[in-house]
Amino acid sequence: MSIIGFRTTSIAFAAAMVVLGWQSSGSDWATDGKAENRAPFSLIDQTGRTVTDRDFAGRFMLIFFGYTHCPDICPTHLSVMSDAVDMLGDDGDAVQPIFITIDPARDTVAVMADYVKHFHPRLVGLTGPQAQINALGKLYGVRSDKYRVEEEADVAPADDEYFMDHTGATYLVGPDGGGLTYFLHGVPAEDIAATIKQFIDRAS
Ligand SMILES: [Cu+2]
Repeated sequence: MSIIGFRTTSIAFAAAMVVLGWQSSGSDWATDGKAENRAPFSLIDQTGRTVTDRDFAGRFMLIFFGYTHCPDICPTHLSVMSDAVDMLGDDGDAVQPIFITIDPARDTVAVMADYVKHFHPRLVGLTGPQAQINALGKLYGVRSDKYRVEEEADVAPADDEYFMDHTGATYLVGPDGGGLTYFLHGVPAEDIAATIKQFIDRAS
């Protein structure tokens, strides 16, 4: 399957966006919904609790990988996925929106707690050891790459000033833990909600 990636470049406070195509993720993330193809995880939520994929068994997970310092793409994705959950009305209760940081060095539990509340009251923000997140991202075909922008030619950016190039897809995981489908950047909330509704109707 092919997942399109993107790069955001921030120049001072004006963000300019360049869209690149990351040809193929090389991932064989399965979309057959089967439990044996699930991508297990054990991470820390924004309240400091350990959370595993099994905690959401029997429900749908809508997962987005990103980072809180993202100038544009991540906030947009998280808003769209939150809108989609709301558009589902009561059916939305069957869907758990999840944001997994690819930048745990900066996205601590406290940072995640402060961030997720801006999007959806039920949005779970997960962080954890970088190696574990990388391994999970790999199962999903998520690619990420750190880069820096020198805002002034003679001033080098500080160590914690960087951006992340990353795959921009929102993944829908079924009640058995298997992948169902994914939504690329730009898919409207209405379409995401309609697709999820079809899966919910099929599952019930
Ligand atoms: Cu982002």
